Amino acid sequence: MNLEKYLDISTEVKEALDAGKPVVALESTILSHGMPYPENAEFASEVEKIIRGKGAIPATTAIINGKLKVGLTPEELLIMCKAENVGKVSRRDVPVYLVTKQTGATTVATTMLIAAMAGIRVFATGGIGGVHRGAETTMDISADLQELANTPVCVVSAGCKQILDIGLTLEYLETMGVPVLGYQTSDFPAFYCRKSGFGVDYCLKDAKEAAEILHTKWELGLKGGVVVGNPVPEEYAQNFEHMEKVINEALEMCKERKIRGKQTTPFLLATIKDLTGGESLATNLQLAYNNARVASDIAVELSKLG
Ligand code: PSU
Ligand code: MN
Repeated sequence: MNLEKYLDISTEVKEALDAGKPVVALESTILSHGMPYPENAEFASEVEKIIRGKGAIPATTAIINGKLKVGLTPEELLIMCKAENVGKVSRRDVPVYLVTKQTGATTVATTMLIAAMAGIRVFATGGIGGVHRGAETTMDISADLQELANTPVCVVSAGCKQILDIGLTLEYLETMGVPVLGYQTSDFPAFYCRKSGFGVDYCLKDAKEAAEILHTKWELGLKGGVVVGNPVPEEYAQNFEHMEKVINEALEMCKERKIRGKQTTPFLLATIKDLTGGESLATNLQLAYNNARVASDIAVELSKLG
C-alpha cells in the first residue's frame, strides 16, 4: 500500500497521533449533506471546540484536490459547509474522486476508512446509516454497516433515524459481529429520540469501560468496528410518535418523487428538517455535540491503554 501518496494529515493531527495523544475523527457528509448552511459552519467550529475542551484533537475528513484529508483548515471546513459541487462519497466512490480531483464529503463508511488509514480509532457522528425500510425489495443497505464489519473504528452516534428499519439494522450488525453498546443506556437510541424500543448488547458504565472493551477487541485481533449509541440529552429529545408521523410523510414524498440510491438519505434529512420547521435541526446539533463529548472521553481513555 502506498498510503502516503493519498493521505494528507494536518500537522496538528499528525503530531497528536505520533505522540499517542487522543484524536477524534469527524465526518463531512453531516456538514455538506446533513445540515443547512450557515448553521453547519457554526456547528463545524463548535464541535471542534468541544473536542479540544476535552483534551482531544479533532480530525474532520474529506476528499479535496486528489487527497484524503485528515484534519481540515477553517477554509476547507467552509468549503464543505457551503457544499457547492461537493459530492457524497462512500467507499465505492473514493478512487474516482481521487483521480478526478472532485471535492467529496465523507460518509460514516468513508470516514471510518480514512480514520483507520491514519491510525484514528474513535469517531463522533450524528447517526449511522443502516438498513432502509423496504430493503427487502430495494436492497438499500448503507455501506456504513459493511464498514463497521471490517474497519477498526469506534463510531459514537445517537443510533440511527427511524427513516431506517432499526430492527433490521441491529440484526445486520449482529450477523457481522459488530458490538452495539449503549452509553449509560440499555436502549438503542433513535437519533431524535432517546429510545428506539430495541435493546443494545451491553450498557456501558463510562468512557473508561468503553475504552477497555475497544482495546480488548482489537488486541484479540477481532476485526471491525464498534457502535456506541449515545442518547440525545433529555431536554432536546423529540417525541417518538411525532417523529414517526413526520418520517412516514417524508418516506411517502420520497416514493412519490422516485428518489433512489445515494440521494435517499440526504432527501429524507432535508425533508424532515422542513416538516419540523427546523426543530429537528436543533436536536441534531445537540446530539452531535453530545457524541463529540463522549467520543473525546473514550479517545482520552483509549490513549491511556497504549
Ligand atoms: N443519517 C443521519 N445523518 C447523516 C447521515 C445519515 O441521521 O448525515 C449521513 C452519514 O454520512 C451516513 C450517510 O454515513 O448519511 C449514509 O448514507 P447512505 O444511507 O446513502 O449510506
Ligand atoms: Mn443507500
